Amino acid sequence: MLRMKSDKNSWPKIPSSEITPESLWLKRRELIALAVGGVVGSGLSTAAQSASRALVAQPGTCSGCVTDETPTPYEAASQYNNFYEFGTDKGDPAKYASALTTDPWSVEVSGHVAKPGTLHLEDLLGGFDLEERIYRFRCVEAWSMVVPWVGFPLADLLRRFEPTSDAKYVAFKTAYRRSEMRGTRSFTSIIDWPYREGLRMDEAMHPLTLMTVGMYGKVLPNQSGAPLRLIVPWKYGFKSIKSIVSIELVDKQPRTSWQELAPQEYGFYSNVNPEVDHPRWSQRFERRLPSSVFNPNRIATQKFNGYEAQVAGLYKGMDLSKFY
Ligand SMILES: Nc1nc2c(c(=O)[nH]1)N[C@H]1C(S)=C(S)[C@@H](COP(=O)(O)O)O[C@H]1N2
Ligand SMILES: [Mo]
Repeated sequence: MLRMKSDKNSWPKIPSSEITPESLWLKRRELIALAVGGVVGSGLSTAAQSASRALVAQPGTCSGCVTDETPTPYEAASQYNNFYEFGTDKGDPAKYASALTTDPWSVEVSGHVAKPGTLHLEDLLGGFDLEERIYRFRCVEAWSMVVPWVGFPLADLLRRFEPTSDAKYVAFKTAYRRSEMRGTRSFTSIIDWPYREGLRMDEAMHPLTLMTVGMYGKVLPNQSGAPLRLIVPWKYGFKSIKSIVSIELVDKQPRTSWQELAPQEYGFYSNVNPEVDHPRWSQRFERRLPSSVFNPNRIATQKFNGYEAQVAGLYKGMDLSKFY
């Protein structure tokens, strides 16, 4: 059922028996109809149009990136979240993120690119083959989940905007809407909004790095970062910035929200690494959700979250306790 699809023309890639009314695939079809009708297509920049047309996941670029572990129940993955824009309690995002308007949605791609432009998500969803991959996903707070994300390599998106040789890093920003995001209005809010994350260029271009638009065969629920969030399977959860509106290619290492908050605790790289403890806790074990007091479901954490063979080469010669 949930397997890696690498055959680029086999859409739809999930058996029709599993397509639910709210499925991404149905939505995609509606969007194509709209685009053909000229509603979505009007007023787009040429860059965005060509960008959306060629967003096709590269077949066979990612061997061994799919886990055969049992997916975490959907309920656990969608009710226990971190999305501080909607509050700091793990239950807050599921309660309050529905206030976020995710349609229409556009993402600005700027900085060191030959063709800067705005990507309209409607076009994006209509223009590429979706893949479903099961990634393990970890949070820095030491819980983990196995989630069948639906998405496409970030590299496919970036290439369409033609990064120049000055592009050394990618800086991401989340939407910042005080009227819709109650957590940003709170006096106890600790983040300097908008939420920001960053990757080194080679990390961003790695085929495992995913722009995610869905999970479990459905459009992302708002609490999970709709309509577009990042997944970097070998890094801690906080790197996976949600509800992205800006992608900027830059020449200097960008500051990230968690680094700004506590630089001695959260580094730029944030690779899952059982050998390097967080200053306040060991990172050798994780709680695999669902987990409870009686059944903590504690398992050993793997280096690079089990993707060492695919990504260790990116960090050759680097002291990972220094570049944490
Ligand atoms: N915009 C935004 N993105 C965010 C966060 C946030 O507060 N705001 N929290 C991060 C953290 S700390 C974690 S652990 C993951 C949680 O993702 P999940 O809710 O899908 O498990 O989202 C990350 N992305
Ligand atoms: Mo986190």
